[in-house]
Amino acid sequence: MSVTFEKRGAVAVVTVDRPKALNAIDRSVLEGLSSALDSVEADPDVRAVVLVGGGEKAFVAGADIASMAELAAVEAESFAAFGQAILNRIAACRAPWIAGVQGFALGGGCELAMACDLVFAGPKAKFGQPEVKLGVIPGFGGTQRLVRRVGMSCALDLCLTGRMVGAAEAVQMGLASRLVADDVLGACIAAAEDIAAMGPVAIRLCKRAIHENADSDLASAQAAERTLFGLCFSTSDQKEGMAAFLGKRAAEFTGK
Ligand code: DAK
Repeated sequence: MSVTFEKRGAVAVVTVDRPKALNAIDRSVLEGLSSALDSVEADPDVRAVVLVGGGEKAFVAGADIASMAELAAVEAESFAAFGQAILNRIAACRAPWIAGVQGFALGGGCELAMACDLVFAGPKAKFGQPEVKLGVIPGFGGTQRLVRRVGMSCALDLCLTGRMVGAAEAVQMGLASRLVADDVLGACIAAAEDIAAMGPVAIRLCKRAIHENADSDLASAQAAERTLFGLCFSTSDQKEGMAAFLGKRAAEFTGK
């Protein structure tokens, strides 16, 4: 199997596992990610997802060049559409996704990491959009997600030069959220468990408020935020969270 799915309490660990090809994305990886998404979406007990690459050397070194090389135009479009749909499902997923990057996150691998809500970079992480070296452009939303994450200047730098950046530079430009020490999986799971302990409805609405309004003007985005803020007050999680604070005890959220 190219992708494995493991539940650890409220956290799901999804591993892209083709280490011999540096976890490059072929159709079997997209199908594996699709089935992992099905499992997460069907199970409300999964409150956060950690996405990593198998082996030590790579998160994901891009789309699989060997299986892409001979694609006809119409097949390439279908592959890109499948990839974009998977990445959009991750961004829209109820549970936050954390990408744990050690080694290469290149091309489609960088785009996959950017579709996640948080990106943790280990000391040997290398990010890049080297597609121009292959005579193509990023095809899984990279030209679009990257510019939204890091701004026009850094996005043009990465996409036009194809250069790789290390973990510290990736954090500095906003491509990665945190630089973590050697145990990348452990750091991701710890953060995922923290998220899983928060009010589940609040986490879901927070993610929606940010993702769905990132491209809106401020007034429309604030209107959407107000509506979602109001919605929180229809939940028992809001009552429990505030009562627990006032009662100086830990909250016990039910996700209702
Ligand atoms: N695809 C397939 N195999 C890959 C691969 C990849 N992206 N990256 C590495 N491998 C394989 C290598 O071929 C090698 O296999 P064997 O020869 O051992 O059988 C094995 O993984 C180990 O790689 P290396 O021997 O090259 O290892 P090194 O440490 O020397 O170098 C490297 C590591 C990551 C610098 C190097 O492997 C490399 O440059 N890899 C390619 C990285 C890259 O260019 N990634 C971007 C891929 S393009 C689209 C949709 C999506 C996309 C584009 C269009 N539409 C359809 C519109 C996305 C495009 C991409 O992601």
